[in-house]
Amino acid sequence: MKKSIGHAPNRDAPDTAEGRRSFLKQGAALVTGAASAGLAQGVNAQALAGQPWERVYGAGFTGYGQPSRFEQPIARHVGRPYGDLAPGSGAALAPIESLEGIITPSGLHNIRSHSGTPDIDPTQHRLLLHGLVARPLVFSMEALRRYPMTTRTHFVECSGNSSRALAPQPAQVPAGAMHGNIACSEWTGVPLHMLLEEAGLLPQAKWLLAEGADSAHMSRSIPVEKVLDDALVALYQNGERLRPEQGYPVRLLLPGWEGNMSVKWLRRLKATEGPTHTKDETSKYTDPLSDGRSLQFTFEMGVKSVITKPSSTMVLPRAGFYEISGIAWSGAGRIRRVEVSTDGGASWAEAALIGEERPKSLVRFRLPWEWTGRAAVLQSRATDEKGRVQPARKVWLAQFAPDMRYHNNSIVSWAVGADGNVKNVYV
Ligand SMILES: Nc1nc2c(c(=O)[nH]1)N[C@H]1C(S)=C(S)[C@@H](COP(=O)(O)O)O[C@H]1N2
Ligand SMILES: [Mo]
Repeated sequence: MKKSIGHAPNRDAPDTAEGRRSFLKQGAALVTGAASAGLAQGVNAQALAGQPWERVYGAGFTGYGQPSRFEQPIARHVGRPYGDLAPGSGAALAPIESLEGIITPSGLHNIRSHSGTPDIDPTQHRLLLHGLVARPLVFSMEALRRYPMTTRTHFVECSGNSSRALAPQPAQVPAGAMHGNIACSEWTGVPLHMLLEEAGLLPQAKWLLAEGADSAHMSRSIPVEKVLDDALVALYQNGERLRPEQGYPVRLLLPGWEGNMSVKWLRRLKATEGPTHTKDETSKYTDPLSDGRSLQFTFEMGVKSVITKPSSTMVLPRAGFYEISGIAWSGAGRIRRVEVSTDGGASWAEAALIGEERPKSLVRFRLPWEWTGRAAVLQSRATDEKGRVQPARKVWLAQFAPDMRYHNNSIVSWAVGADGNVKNVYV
């Protein structure tokens, strides 16, 4: 018989607020009451005694705040494949296992850079718009900041995210060290179509070349339809100016598309008839298939999810109540459903979603879970509004050549041992 956590997947319940409430009640009922879960302690005299910091005057104000010193070990997982030769080439992954909600704090946003973070003086930096336009234009940063802006929440995911989960043996590292080449911010900037209208895009212009001002001169070709749809010239991230690592003073943001195309430190946009076939879209960012052919221009990121709590390298101290929590996203639009399994995919239950109204954004999913103390395999499976379902690992692997390193959106499995140790496993 199939073991079910909670109830059978109920596809109708979460579609209305009322349905969602009763659904959550069903979920909470699983937990046999918070008291019996034993998470809080009974009150005794010691609890009322007070702590030393209650009796001394607190610290003074600071100009720019930092996390509590007790939280400072939480940091990006820095990967430097070339060591000291090129300390800014590679990636620093977001510690998704330590984060909650939807927004990645700017200081923990993943960084993927090919030749370090340039030290750009915004008064000297310019954005050039030329090629197949009626009026070539140059924008100073001051001018750009005076255009009408828009604000949207979107993820940026490197297409190489989760490539470490393609290693022959499952790595026993925190979730973020494998799946943290993603972050989600509130971005504010100028819709790119507005700048193109001012320059007067010519009818024969079908692509835009975007080029960065770093020494790698990251260059990608972008179809004009995407530019007219939702491309943003981003100036602000989570309320403040972009961080240098994220492309200060200006980056391109192509919501839902592979992170590589969101060119940071944007210096040039050139309208062209066809794709430019730059080094970054020929030698890299093409996808080798199992039949020997390759896919080029696989822009959209797939539907995907990862359980962040509990996850690889964590330890569950004792049997009892745990909330399974994680992130889900899709480059195609909104997340419609996330299902969670605790028995390696034999049965699934639908998780509650937070933020599912936002397209191309991280969504938080949560499901209450009573761990009996027996071995369990935790998985999550996301479905987006286009009906695309996150594939099983074996199904994903079968499509591609062994050296494929991009767009791994397959289901992630965490095994909980009877001793409470959580391990990365391939199922
Ligand atoms: N100019 C420039 N833009 C760039 C890159 C770069 O190295 N140089 N890296 C790209 C890659 S591969 C990714 S995944 C995203 C990462 O954006 P982030 O560092 O803000 O997460 O930026 C893209 N834009
Ligand atoms: Mo990337």
